[in-house]
Amino acid sequence: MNEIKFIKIDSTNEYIKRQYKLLDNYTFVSAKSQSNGHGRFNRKWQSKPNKNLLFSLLIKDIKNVKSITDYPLIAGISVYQALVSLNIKDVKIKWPNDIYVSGKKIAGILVESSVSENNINYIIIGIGLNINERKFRGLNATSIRNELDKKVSIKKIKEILYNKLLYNIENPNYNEFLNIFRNNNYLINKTCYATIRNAKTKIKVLDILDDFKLKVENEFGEIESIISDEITFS
Ligand code: BT5
Repeated sequence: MNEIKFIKIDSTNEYIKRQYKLLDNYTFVSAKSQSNGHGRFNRKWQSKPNKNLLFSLLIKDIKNVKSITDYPLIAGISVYQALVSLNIKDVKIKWPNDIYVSGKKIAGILVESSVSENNINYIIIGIGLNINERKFRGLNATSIRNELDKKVSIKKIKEILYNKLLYNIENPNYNEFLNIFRNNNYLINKTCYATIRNAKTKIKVLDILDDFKLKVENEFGEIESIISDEITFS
């Protein structure tokens, strides 16, 4: 693993955005704490120092993945597989980028990319995975420690997750990914509020389609398929 480790940094995603020109494909940047860890729309990612896994993986070269919009989903699948391999039960993927265990969020994924014509500057897969933190004030969250009821090695989980991510990126098995999504979809058959293309609306989630779009029924009874960039759940 080509890893750059920080004790403290503003954000591992932001570090890569500043430095990507000097970094190799698959550089892995981790931090024990972040002063400005964030999710989508600048929402804060909270993590007590030294307790959790905070990292970003830089991708500069797309080989077998079909579309850039697949990366959040592949990252979610990889976190799912890593948690299942640790024997954690009731792991669900909240499309497109959150992982829940028994109804509580255990990991968040932030994929950011910069692509110009015929050229990929960067794709950054940023992941925050709660490992040894126990109490999350004001958040509906859990951690591996809470789920397994024992302290776990962050280094070991980092290695498991890194290997899953790289394997899935290099050898994407779309049929397997779809099966995992369909069988472990946190939102399936739920009615929820979402903002789709800037309009807040009530939807029912029906399925994940073969091209990874989310199939929903909107409040007018119409069926829509949406990509991850177009939606946020509230
Ligand atoms: C995410 O955003 O869930 C993606 C978070 C990605 C964080 C990683 S850490 C390494 C890398 N560097 C960064 O700066 N970011 C990435 P979103 O779907 O927008 O959800 C954010 C929401 O999750 C917050 O508004 C809180 O409600 C909730 N949240 C914050 N910290 C949490 C935690 N530790 N566990 C569970 N939920 C949390």
